[in-house]
Amino acid sequence: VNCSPPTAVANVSQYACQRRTTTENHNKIFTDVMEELAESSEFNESKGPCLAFRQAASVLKSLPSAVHCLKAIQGLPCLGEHTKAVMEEILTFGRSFKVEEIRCDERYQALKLFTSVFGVGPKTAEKWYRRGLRSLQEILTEPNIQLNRMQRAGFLYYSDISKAVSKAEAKAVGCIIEETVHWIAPDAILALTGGFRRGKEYGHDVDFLLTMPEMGKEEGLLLHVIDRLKDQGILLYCDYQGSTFDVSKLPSCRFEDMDCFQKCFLILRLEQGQVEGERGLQRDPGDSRGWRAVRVDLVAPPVDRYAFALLGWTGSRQFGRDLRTFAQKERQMLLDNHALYDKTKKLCLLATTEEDIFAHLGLEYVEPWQRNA
Ligand code: 8DG
Ligand code: MN
Ligand code: MN
Repeated sequence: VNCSPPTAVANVSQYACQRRTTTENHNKIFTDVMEELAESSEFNESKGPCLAFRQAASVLKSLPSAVHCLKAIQGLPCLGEHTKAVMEEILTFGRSFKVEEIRCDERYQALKLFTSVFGVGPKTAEKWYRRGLRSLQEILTEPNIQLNRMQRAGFLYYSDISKAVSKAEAKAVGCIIEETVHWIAPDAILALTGGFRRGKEYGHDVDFLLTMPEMGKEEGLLLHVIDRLKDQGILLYCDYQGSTFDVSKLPSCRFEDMDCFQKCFLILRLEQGQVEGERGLQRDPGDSRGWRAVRVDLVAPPVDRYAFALLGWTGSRQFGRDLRTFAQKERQMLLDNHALYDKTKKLCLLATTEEDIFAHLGLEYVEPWQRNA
C-alpha cells in the first residue's frame, strides 16, 4: 500500500466552503461511521463531539481518493484523536467496534427509529423513549400519546416517505411544481434546491425556491400554489408558514439555517406513471397502488433575498454551516439565508447571484455539485 499522502492534502481547508466536494465519496466506509457517531452524540446532546464527527466526515468526503493508512491523513484539518482512533480501527479490523456497540444500544435504536418519522425531533423521541416505548406500533397504540398533525401525517405515509426519492421522481415532482407555479404566474422564478441541485441521485425530499421578479408580488404566491395542488387532488399534507421576514431587523444574528421566509412543508401524491422510466412498467403486484407519497419543501423569499435563500437552501448543511463560520471568523461578516452584513463597514452587501455572495466573501466560487460537504 502506498502511504504517501495525496499531494493536495497540505492545501485542504478547515472550511467546507474552501473545498470542492462532489457526490463521489471515496471514503464512505469512514464517513458513514462518523455520521453515525455524530448522530449518536446528537441524541446524547453532546454538541461538541457531534460537530467534530460531522466536520471530520466532511473533510474525508472532499478527498480525491480513498485513505488506506493513517499516514495519509497527516496534516488534514478537523481530524481529532477520537476520529483518528476510529479510523485506525476501521483500517485494522475493517470495522469499528465503538460504532457497533452504539448500533446495538437500545436507546440509540429507538431514537433513530422515532426521529425517522416526519415531524418527530430528538426531544419528542426522547420523551417517548423515557415512557418505555420502543417501536412505532407501540406509539400508535399507546392511548396517552397526542400526535400533532405533522406527526400523524408522518405515521400515515411512513412507508413511502422513509423510502428515498429518486432523481427521476424528483424530476417528475419538478414538472408538477413548474406547471402549477407557471399556470398561476407565468413569470414566476422557480429553482430546484437541496440535494438534487447538488446532483445527488437520491434524497429524502425535493426542495424548491420560488419568487416573483417584482418585489412584493411573491406574497400570495405560495398559498395560490397550495390551492392549485389541492385542486389537482395531489396534496396529501400541507404545513404552511407565513413570512415573518422584517427588513428593518436585518442583519439577523441567528447562527443557523432557520429563516423567516414564507414556506410550506408538503406531502404530495406522485403517480408512478408520471415518473420517467416507470411508464408502463410491470411492478410487483404487492405494490400495485400506482402512486407514492413524496415530501416537498417550497420556500418563497422576496426577489432581493433570492440569492441568499438559494445559497442557504442548496446546502449541504455542513457547507452552509462552514460558510457562516468562515464569514464570521475570517471576514467579520454575518451570513444567513436573508443577507450578508459587513460588521466593519456596518452595511448589508447586495447580491443577485450566488457568485456575488462568494465574491463578497473573497471566496472562489463553488458550484452546487461541489457543495456535498
Ligand atoms: P436530502 O433532502 O437529499 O436528504 O438532503 P438536503 O436536500 O441537503 O437536505 P434538506 O433537509 O432537504 O435541506 C436542504 C437544505 O436547506 C439544507 O442544506 C439546509 C437548508 N435549510 C435552510 N433552512 C432550513 C430549514 O428551515 N429546514 C430545513 N429542513 N432545511 C433548511 O437553509
Ligand atoms: Mn432535500
Ligand atoms: Mn427539505
